Amino acid sequence: MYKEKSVCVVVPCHNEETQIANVIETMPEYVDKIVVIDDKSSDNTINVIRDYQKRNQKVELIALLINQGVGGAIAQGYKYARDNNFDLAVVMAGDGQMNPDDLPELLDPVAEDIADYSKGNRLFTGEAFRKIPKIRYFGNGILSLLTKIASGYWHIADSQSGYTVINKKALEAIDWDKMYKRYGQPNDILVRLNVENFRVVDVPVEPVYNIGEKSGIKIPKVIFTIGWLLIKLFFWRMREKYIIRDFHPLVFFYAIGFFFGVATLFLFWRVFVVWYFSGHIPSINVLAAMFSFMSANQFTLFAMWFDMEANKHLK
Ligand SMILES: Nc1nc2c(ncn2[C@@H]2O[C@H](COP(=O)(O)OP(=O)(O)OP(=O)(O)O)[C@@H](O)[C@H]2O)c(=O)[nH]1
Ligand SMILES: [Mg+2]
Repeated sequence: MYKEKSVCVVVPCHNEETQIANVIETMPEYVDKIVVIDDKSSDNTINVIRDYQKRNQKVELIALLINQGVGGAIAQGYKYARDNNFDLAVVMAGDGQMNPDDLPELLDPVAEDIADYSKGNRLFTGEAFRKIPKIRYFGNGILSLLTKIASGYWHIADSQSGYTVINKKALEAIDWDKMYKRYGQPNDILVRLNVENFRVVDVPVEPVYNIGEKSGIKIPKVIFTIGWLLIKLFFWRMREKYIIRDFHPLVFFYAIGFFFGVATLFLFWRVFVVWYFSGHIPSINVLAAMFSFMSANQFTLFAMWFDMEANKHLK
């Protein structure tokens, strides 16, 4: 129990035979349940977990028969926490990259009902740039910006951090079978929380690297898959939040901004084609292109501003 709330820690695991022992051993005393989800590991992970299960009453094993990906494993853990009536569910990866000393700060805002969901932010510390491998740092920056636009949580950064706490209300509100099953899960959950109007906060945590973990992430590939996922999630959120469940004219601003954005590309292309074939640039064509460019910016930036205002209370 932490501040009179029961705590279930969800640990997604795939081939972590060297790492998982440390995660279980260093689990703080106040944690009531440790649900380890073995995502069809091909190494000895499952036996290591079974061994702990015999000695530690708190350890529970969910052995998946088909590999689902980190998001799919977390969804199974969340369903366990929800069905067993836990007040708070934490996610800590099985590779040991989450420092248990940071957990009280992550739990506080949710336990005290200041937020419904808290997540670690590894970028606050001055050491982030030094500790996080460079390509991950920049990839994370791009995805964090896209996630702000897609999720409506403009105050949240380090979108790829998986160190999180969620409360019972949110556990019950979200359909976990629909959550994205692979590395886009932290992004997907933010969009779902926003549609349900849950409060989300960032908490500074320590970035942990080089402790023997093996990452399964291939950055260039992941940027494109998560980028595409975020585009789809953005349109889904606009429809759910501002058209179906409620209404806000910002959808028109985004739509007009998008229209002018496409028109700008076409108009500038036309200017270059005319210039190339006739050797001169008709000023009316340039004027049209510039007008379109400015309109695209104005409408898009206003739409973002309205979205920011509409979500201001969710922190
Ligand atoms: N690679 C991989 N990991 C999985 C899978 N299912 C669950 N996991 C677990 O998900 C967690 C995160 O996986 P990592 O590949 O280390 O990714 P990460 O820690 O978010 O990112 P890095 O900063 O690259 O380490 C680990 O605890 C894995 O054991 C899966 O199908 N593949
Ligand atoms: Mg890792």
